[in-house]
Order: sequence, then structure tokens, then C-alpha cells
Amino acid sequence: MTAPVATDALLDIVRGGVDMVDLGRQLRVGMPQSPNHPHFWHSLPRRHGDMVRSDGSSAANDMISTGTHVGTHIDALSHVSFQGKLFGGIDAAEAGVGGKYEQLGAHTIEPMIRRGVLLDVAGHLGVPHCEGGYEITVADLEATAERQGVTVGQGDVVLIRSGWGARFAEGAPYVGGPTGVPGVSEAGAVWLAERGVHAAGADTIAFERLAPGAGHGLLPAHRVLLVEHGIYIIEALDLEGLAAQGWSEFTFVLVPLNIFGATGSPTRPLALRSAAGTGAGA
Ligand code: UVW
Repeated sequence: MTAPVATDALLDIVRGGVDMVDLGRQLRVGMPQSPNHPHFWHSLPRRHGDMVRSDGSSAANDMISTGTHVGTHIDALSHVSFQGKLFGGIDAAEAGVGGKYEQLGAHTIEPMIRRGVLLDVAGHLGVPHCEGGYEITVADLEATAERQGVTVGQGDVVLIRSGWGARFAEGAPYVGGPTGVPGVSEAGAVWLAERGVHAAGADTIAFERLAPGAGHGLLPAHRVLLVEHGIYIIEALDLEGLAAQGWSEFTFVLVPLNIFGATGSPTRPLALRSAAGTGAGA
């Protein structure tokens, strides 16, 4: 048994109170999701009363089936290949033999406790949300960071708010088919990679700009981040609460499910700040 810790800086902060913003979407049957992935399903094989114990108690239980890229989720580096190669030049076909990505699978994603940075692009542009198909440019990212007084640095997790996430409850319009979806494209992804970020996330279905009517036709930011630089991508985040709090910088916590060989994992990331800190604002 380890001795009680008399003084631990992190524990002291927790004792003093922590403010938290939940960045994950609620998982619900019928929620919007990428058409490329198996749908989320939840059912109750056993309800109360189906089996009652002698003392009158009963237990309900349930099951889920789901694609791993459904709801708020993180892409493992095994998710995307380019010209037959995964990150690090690993042969994508060979890596999948046996049906598990032993290299670069979701089980290789370390839980994250990192500096998080919100780039509220919609807030900077003064719009409720960027239009479908709008490319968030490098100039947008830089101007947003400057306006918020933050820099993006090595090892950070950068979350890009287009405002499109506020449309999640609308269902199909959030997926964006005919309208497209706003987001960064290749240039924005290169900008993030040049800053050495650990992961990048957005409030949209596929992180990057989807052209109107093109669906997931081309995903250049996935290539740049996952394949060329080994940077994780987090999608379908709820960034509305974070923007409402005005938090530009925070502690970002993400724990992926330890699914051996998977290409991604549902997750429920959190943004944290000390309640004794500076309060809202950057
Ligand atoms: C793709 O369809 C590429 O999946 P995701 O949106 O999870 O990256």
C-alpha cells in the first residue's frame, strides 16, 4: 500500500475545485454520423421483470453495437493510408492481416492529459457557424489565435470550432451532404503539423472541409495529419460549451477505449480548469 500523499500539486488543485466542460456527444440511436461507418445501436435484451430474483430484485442490461468512428471519437493512426502506406511507411495491407491493426491500432493511443487550445473560428468571424463547404484557412487560424491571445505549440491538442456543431441536433444537415461542411483542408492541416500538435479536433463529422455534394470524397487533412505526421484526429466534438465559457486554454483529458487493433474509438473528452484560476477567458 502506498503512503497517503501529503502534498501533491494536482491533488491540491482537485481539492480546490475543478471546472469542467464535457466535449463529448451523447450516444443515441439515430444521431447523425458519417455514412461510411456502421451505425450506433443500443437495445435492452433484458428489462426489469424479465428475470426476478427470489427477493424481488431484478436487473436490466443492454448491449450496443457501433462503428468506432461514431459519435465523438478519435481516429487511430491505422485509420487512413495513402498509396498503400500508413504512418511511418508501414504497409497498410500487411498491417491489416489477421483483422487487427496491431501496429497503430486504437490500443496504441495513450490516454491524453495535455494542454488544450480552442481556436474559435466562428467566434472570430462573428458568425453563428461557418457556411457548409467553407475552408478554414491558415489566415483564419492565425487571426483567431491572435484575437484570443493564444499560441499553438508542440504537444498541444488543438480544437477548431466552426460553429457547425450547434447543428448536431438537426441530424442530416449536420452531416452536410448537399451543403458541404466547414473545416480546415490541406493547408490548415500542414499549419497544425508544423506546430507539432499531438492531436487536432473539430466540431464536425469529418474534421476537415467537405465540399458541397462531395461527401467524404477527398480527405487531404487526414492524409497530412494521420499518415504524414502521426497526429490524431478527434471528430464530432461538442465545442459550444467551451466557446460559451470563453476558454481558450485548458487541460484537455481524453481516454480512448483500449480496443485492440481498432481504427478508432468513441471517447468523451473533457476540458478542465482550476476553479481557483482566472475564471472565464483566455
Ligand atoms: C472517415 O470516414 C474517413 O472516417 P472519420 O470521419 O472517422 O475520419
